[in-house]
Amino acid sequence: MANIGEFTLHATDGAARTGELQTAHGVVQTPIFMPVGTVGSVKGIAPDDLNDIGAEIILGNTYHLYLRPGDELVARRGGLQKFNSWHKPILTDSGGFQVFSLSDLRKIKEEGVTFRSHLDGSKHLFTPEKVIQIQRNLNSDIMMVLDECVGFGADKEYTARSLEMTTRWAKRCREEYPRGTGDNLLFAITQGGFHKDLRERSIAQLTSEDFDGFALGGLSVGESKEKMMEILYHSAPLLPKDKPRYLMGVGTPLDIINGINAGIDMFDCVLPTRNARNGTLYTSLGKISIKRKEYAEDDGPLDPNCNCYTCRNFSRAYLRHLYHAKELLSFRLNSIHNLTYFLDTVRGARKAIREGKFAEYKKSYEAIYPNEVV
Ligand code: PRF
Ligand code: ZN
Repeated sequence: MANIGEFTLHATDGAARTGELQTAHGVVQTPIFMPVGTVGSVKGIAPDDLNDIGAEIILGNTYHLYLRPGDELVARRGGLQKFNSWHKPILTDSGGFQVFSLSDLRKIKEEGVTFRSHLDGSKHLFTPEKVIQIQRNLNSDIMMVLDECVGFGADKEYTARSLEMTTRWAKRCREEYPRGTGDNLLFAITQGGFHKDLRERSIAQLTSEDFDGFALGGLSVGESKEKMMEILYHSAPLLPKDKPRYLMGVGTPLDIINGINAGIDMFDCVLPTRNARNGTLYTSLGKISIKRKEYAEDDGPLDPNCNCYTCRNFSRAYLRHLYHAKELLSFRLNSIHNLTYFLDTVRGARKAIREGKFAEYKKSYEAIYPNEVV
């Protein structure tokens, strides 16, 4: 078995790569999509379903689990995997992003960020050290450093000052958890907004430190696709080749294909599960809204090219009925399908990279989502 943290590349095709990352709870094949399990559960489905669809790693949120049920309670249960019975790897986001998007009255200082809970208004302080302690209590396989994700509107001067602080915070996270302390990996998060020179500065600062992987943060925060692609394609090649690269909170199937094309290895997004719950389903023929009348008596499978439990067993007519009847099974069946679609997308990418056919594979996705091509 490889050492924990070892990242091995198996094949490349242009900038696209396929490989594997060893964690304390097993190996993750890359490129990978990570279903989001904010509070320790991927909404609507059980670990059995995740295993059936071939999920290899899920994401949890430090912010949510710290507030409820509390990271110390989870630690007393033996960590998140013992608590939620998902026995494969878990990556936890640091709370940086969630504090900025969910909580009230947040104040950012050098020390850390103070905020009020979105649950009960109670006041809290996240420091770089604190978010490491929380993620250690959760026994996360891949911990993320505390960062500030600057919004799309931030000016250059603010973004520059912020990225310097994010670098200092990352170093404090590393000092709180020196290499060799335990089996938890630690990834840094690069920022820099929509300025190429600031992106370069952030990447240079963070990649000179000793982290197990590097993320691109601060993208998909309200900017145009063109802007996102410009920064993605500029930044991804600047990240070390021999470490996993993670594009945080991205994205649509075509965004993921572009990410892989730029050399990214890991992705997470709420899109497949959130859209499943509002009836928007991804298929090999494009995105459909299962609530529409045209599916009322459609006896065909949701996606004729999908082999998931939902597509093997249920008709579009039945899925439409479940949606309109507000049946809980609708959430489960739709989530199983959408997550299978996202996982099939990355599995297909790995195969295409191994065969040297990634450019063709990318074209096939551009044909499915012509309106998203930039
Ligand atoms: N930072 C962190 N988590 C994130 C982001 C970020 O910039 C994003 C941006 N798309 C999603 N999740 N810590
Ligand atoms: Zn399916």
